[in-house]
Amino acid sequence: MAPKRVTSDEIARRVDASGLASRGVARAGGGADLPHGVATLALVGFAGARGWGAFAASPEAHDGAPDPLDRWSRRVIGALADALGARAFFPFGGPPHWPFQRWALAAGGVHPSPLGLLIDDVFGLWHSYRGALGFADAIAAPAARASRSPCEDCRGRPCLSACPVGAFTGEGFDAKACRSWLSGGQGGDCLTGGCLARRACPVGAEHRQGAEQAAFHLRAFARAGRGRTWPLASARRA
Ligand code: B12
Ligand code: SF4
Ligand code: SF4
Repeated sequence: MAPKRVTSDEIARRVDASGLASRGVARAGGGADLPHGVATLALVGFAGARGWGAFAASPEAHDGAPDPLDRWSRRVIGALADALGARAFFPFGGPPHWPFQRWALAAGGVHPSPLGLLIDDVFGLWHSYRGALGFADAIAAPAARASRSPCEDCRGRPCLSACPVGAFTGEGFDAKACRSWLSGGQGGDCLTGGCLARRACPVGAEHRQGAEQAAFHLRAFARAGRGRTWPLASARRA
């Protein structure tokens, strides 16, 4: 007997039950450079408060071992992939990195912002990706809701002037300046409430991270990396 074909409803139902958020579907031929053999790619992540609670209640969040969020993502999204007959892909673990932001742009519903993060007209800058489920079959799914970039009509672009060390230069993100501030004893506001540049954005303000989540991400960011300046995609292409 032929294996049962998975439907987009079943994918959404299982993702929902895992505590994560469905973050759109990219298709081969739809402008996304999908991995070889993948015809449909369902993105999975955090959106507003959704996702963080499931992680915070997990054993990984409390076991004291390194990289708890990445280990949790591998376990939960790996199990989803097994149950649905998909391959799991993750945004971490590189380089090389899977191009999650390009996949997300191809899936639709999000737009580039001057900070380098993608913006969602509902969740603003408060969403991210924890993994993706790759299917060999073309699976029918509703198209992403059409939306316009909130940045197009944004007066004054407050996100670009809110960082105390000017880490967002318009041409790139100065990760070294940000990390020095966070680890130098002065970055308290960012470490306890989250990145001031992200918080300056008025879109989706009600979906901002809580103190625990903001502190987790920024402490992880301050600890990791080599402190280089990363070019924006637009600068990289120029
Ligand atoms: C390397 C990396 C970084 C580097 C450099 C970013 C860069 N310029 O490329 C550093 C360490 C600086 C960084 C920082 C952050 N990052 Co980062 N990062 C990545 C990672 C792992 C790879 C990016 C990449 O090279 N991809 C490969 C290319 C081929 O893929 P791409 O889709 O075409 O690449 C896009 C990005 O490079 C992007 N880009 C360009 N300039 C910038 C600048 C910034 C600050 C960001 C975030 C993205 C970005 O534009 C490209 C085209 O769309 C991605 C995950 C992933 N696998 O994509 C996360 C990712 C881009 N980061 C993300 C986030 C949230 C952050 C942070 C806000 C930290 C955090 N965890 O909360 C910070 C910013 C620090 C702060 N003060 O808040 C999210 C963005 C979600 C979104 N809404 O768009 C991603 C997708 C991870 C995720 N799990 O969701 N990041
Ligand atoms: S503050 Fe304005 S320009 Fe900056 S990310 Fe938000 S909507 Fe876009
Ligand atoms: S965390 Fe603070 S220092 Fe780093 S980019 Fe955001 S506002 Fe700037």
